[in-house]
Amino acid sequence: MSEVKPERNLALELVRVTEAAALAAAPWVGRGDKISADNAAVNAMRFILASVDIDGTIVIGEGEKDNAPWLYNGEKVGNGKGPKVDVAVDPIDGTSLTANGQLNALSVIALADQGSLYSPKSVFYMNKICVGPDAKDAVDIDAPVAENLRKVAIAKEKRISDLTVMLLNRPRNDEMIKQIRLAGARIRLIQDGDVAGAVMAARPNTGVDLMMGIGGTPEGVIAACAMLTLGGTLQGRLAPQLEDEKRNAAAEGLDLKQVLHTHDLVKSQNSFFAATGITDGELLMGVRYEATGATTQSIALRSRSGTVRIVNGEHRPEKLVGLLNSIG
Ligand code: VTB
Repeated sequence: MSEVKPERNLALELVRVTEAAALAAAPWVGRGDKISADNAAVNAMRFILASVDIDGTIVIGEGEKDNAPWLYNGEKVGNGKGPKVDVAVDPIDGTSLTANGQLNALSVIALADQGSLYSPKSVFYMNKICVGPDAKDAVDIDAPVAENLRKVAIAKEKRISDLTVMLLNRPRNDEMIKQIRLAGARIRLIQDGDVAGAVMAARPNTGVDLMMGIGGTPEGVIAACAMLTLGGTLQGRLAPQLEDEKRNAAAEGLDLKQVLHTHDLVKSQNSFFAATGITDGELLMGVRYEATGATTQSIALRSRSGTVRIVNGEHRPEKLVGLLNSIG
């Protein structure tokens, strides 16, 4: 009998990484200082990531855009002992949500085999459409909004008027918002955080049927990693909004017409994804403090097995102090 060796589930180790980032960011919730919140999350993420058994390279990081000192694109992460992987991080998806104490800020990380994650280069914005497994064959980013909604409604055995579409509340999405309203579907506008939005669209019982509109390209790649496990789909197309983005896209030879399917954003069957709530949200509870310490809630996804785990953590006060001291 041939022996099938169980493979490691790196997502469970990644939960420790996003938990640490969320715990470090949590003291900044509502304090109006998104830079300090982000710095704390970045430092904590980097600190714990150093102990994970991977030979990782950040391909989606804090980016040149923010002039980030750590977790920048190209940085080597992990202890170098495990598999070679591409790493995508967003220590806080929703820094403004965190600073304002609003719903759905989370810390997130995704891994996939080396060379498999799409590099958005300098194009920061992407048009996206994302749905769960029940409607994955119903969407086409090239189709008119009304047609996508009609097909998703059929796939989900609902009326169009029963659908809720989540979008970032930005002027760049106004035309799409108009089209969705004309088609008769309901809308949930979010201020930030479309990784959480995409995962909600692909998870059952969240009240969100689709996520659409123009958001960040890095967030699109990270969400695509989650889709591999959740069985949903995310289609995207680069949508540069800024003049220098448009110039750079041309200089970098990026194809702005190409439809990027989930398998173009993650060219691998092997991805891991973990996220921890910073503020409360529909997807995950945020960091809460009790006399006995802090609690966290995380989601861990592994594509090979399709396993979705919700992980509740209880963290003792002295451990918390230790973490916060270690990251300075
Ligand atoms: C997008 C979205 C993110 O920031 O990147 C957005 O994908 C930035 O859009 O989830 P603006 O430049 O219009 O603010 C988030 O909402 C949060 O990082």
